[in-house]
Amino acid sequence: MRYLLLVFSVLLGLFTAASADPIPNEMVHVPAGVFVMGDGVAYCGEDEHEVTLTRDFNLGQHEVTNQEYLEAVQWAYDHGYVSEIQFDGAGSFYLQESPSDRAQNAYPGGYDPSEHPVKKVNWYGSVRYCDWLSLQAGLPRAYAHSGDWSCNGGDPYGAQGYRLPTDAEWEYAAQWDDERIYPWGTENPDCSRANYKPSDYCVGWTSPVGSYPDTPQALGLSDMAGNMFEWCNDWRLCYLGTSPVTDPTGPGSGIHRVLHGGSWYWDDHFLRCARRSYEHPSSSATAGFRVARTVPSQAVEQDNMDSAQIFLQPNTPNPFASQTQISYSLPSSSPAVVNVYDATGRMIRTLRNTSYGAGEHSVTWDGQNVAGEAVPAGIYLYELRWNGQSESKRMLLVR
Ligand SMILES: [Ca+2]
Ligand SMILES: [Ca+2]
Repeated sequence: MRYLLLVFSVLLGLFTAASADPIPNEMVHVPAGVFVMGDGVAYCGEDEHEVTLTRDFNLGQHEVTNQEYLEAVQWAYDHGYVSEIQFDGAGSFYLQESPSDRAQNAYPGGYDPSEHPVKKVNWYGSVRYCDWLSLQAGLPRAYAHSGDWSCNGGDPYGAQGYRLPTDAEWEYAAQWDDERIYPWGTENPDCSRANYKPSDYCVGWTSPVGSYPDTPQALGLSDMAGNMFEWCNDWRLCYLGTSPVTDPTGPGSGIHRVLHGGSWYWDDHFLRCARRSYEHPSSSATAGFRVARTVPSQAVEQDNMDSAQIFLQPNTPNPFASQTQISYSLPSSSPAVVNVYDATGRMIRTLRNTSYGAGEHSVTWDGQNVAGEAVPAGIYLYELRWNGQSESKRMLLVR
């Protein structure tokens, strides 16, 4: 574990310094729209009412992982936003993760928490993470760190930085375009669709994020049902009424914050898109989270940065055994470089170093180094460089 921390300190030094607009979390674009919140059945989700969301937003493709949280808290410590990091157990850098008999029983072949969702993080820890992402990206942090920690003065949709999704945004993204009961549709839950607890556990612990993609005809999110409960921005109110609302923010104050999506530890009722649960914001009993961010308006985008941005897509498939495809887009025909690095930061292969023009491109990596030798299983990084900008992502090679 100590080794991992050192490795990622090195990598952060290598990659974030040159990055134009780092987005540490893979995110999915969710277009603005109108939907029926509530499904007439779900506890605290009975009240069906029309909700209009007027702004596009990006939503984390997956729940925030232990590794992502670890990297963020390390960054916050290195930059003076956190003065002390206390870890639970000598030598462990994962947040209340190890050792756990339950985890070891669920993964007898060995349990690696890095790709599992962060858990037992309270609401304040979740919004701090959002603020660290904002600060890394040079954006104003969304949350007030006093009082009730309001998001952008009570207007979360207007926040420039990263934040938790609102109650309405979360449900909208989960049920997407057809008022479906579950993120995958109307079929009853089973252990192939979500990690939850029927009569007995499906897994008995969390799964690596992305193990349960919300398919078919969904937005490309994963684990919206099950794995970990997810904090939302809103104070919780059980009965939301039946009147149409636009960009709802929930009550102005309260005792509990909204949770959505069920978990590996709870039964199928919690998997409904409209099911709304709750917890005290200081409680770290049950929840993880994913991040959201309102898509900046064109005007704000141009104010903030040169609009000529590169974009690096998550590689597919990931994890991969034989080969994986890396896609990216370029604003102009200036030459671009795509490099692959191993976990120590050593460059092992240049996949592309040429001009292919503006627009979408892709390149395949066959898991071989520059000498044509198959490299060992593990985490690798791929980096796109173009005109002084760079962007990098991780990929997992399995053999
Ligand atoms: Ca609905
Ligand atoms: Ca979840």
